[in-house]
Amino acid sequence: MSATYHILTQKDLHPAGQQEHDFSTDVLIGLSQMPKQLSSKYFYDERGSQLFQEIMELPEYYLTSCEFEIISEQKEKISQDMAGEPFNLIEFGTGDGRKTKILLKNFLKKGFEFYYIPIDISEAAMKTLIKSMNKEFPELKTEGIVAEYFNGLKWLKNTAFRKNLVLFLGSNLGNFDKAHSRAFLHNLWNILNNGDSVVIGFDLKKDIDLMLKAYNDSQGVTAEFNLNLLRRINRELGGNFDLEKFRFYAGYDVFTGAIESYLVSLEQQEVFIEKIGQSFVFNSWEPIHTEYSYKYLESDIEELAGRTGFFIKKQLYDSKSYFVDSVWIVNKQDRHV
Ligand code: AVI
Repeated sequence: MSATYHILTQKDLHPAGQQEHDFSTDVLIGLSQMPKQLSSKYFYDERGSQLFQEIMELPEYYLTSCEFEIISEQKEKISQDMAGEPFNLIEFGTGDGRKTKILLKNFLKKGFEFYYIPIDISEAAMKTLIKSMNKEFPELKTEGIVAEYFNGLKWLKNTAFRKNLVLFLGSNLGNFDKAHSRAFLHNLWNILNNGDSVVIGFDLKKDIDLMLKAYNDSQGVTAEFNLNLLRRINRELGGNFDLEKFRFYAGYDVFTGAIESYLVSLEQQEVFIEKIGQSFVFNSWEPIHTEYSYKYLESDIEELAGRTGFFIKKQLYDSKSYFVDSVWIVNKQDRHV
């Protein structure tokens, strides 16, 4: 059995005792703001990770099937450049790893020597992944990290002495706003070596109704996925949110190019959160912003790569051109960003 994982703690990242925000601090800050907000990074407790699995199976959520098609049919285009020296296969936001397993199988078949380093915020998802890796690929050297993406990056600084292939699939980058996606990619560029590759999944801008349907699914799984965040606050922070008094709403902002998700208070109400020791007042129809899911044009992708020190090597599309896995190369020779 060669797959293991470890949970990144504050001590791993801040030995000097400098602390980052935890769940209760983020909830306090988010619910004290106008407009109120909660970060989608907290969606992924055990139930949230399960619900996300269900979302990926929904007929309306085209993102997963499109990317699955890309990886299945164009895996050679990703494998091509990895022959030769040993490398790290680093993956941000692995989930159940269904798409990654196609690549892993192909790499192993080709006899590549590599270490697989999945990084995921959900311990539940990581546990399941490690178990299935041990079962399906017992020969694979896997070291999972349970961490938020930015913290995962800090930790990766120690491993960048090898050649690296970084996967950021599933439109995960789309959950960052513009400033955070640039900062993340720039930090990634900083720790990688010249010539390393990154594969990023982007959901392309398309018919607005089609994009909206992927989030307003007919079975209400996405609504449940968002409401589960209130349930998590109730359980972990001693909140008394009544889930019946909130509804999910997702709309597309044509200016920013993002599906924006909200939980809207259906009446004037006060919610007490024990661990924070404070009540929060909600007006009727007051929204809590929960998630950005950015959609991209080709030109947005080109601009993002250029600004963060990468050049685009290949664009791998599905047959409907709804989604693209964009293969980027770290360019440190003639760029100073
Ligand atoms: C993980 N992420 C890319 C998903 C998305 O599409 O933004 C999360 C999600 N939210 C609602 N449905 C799926």
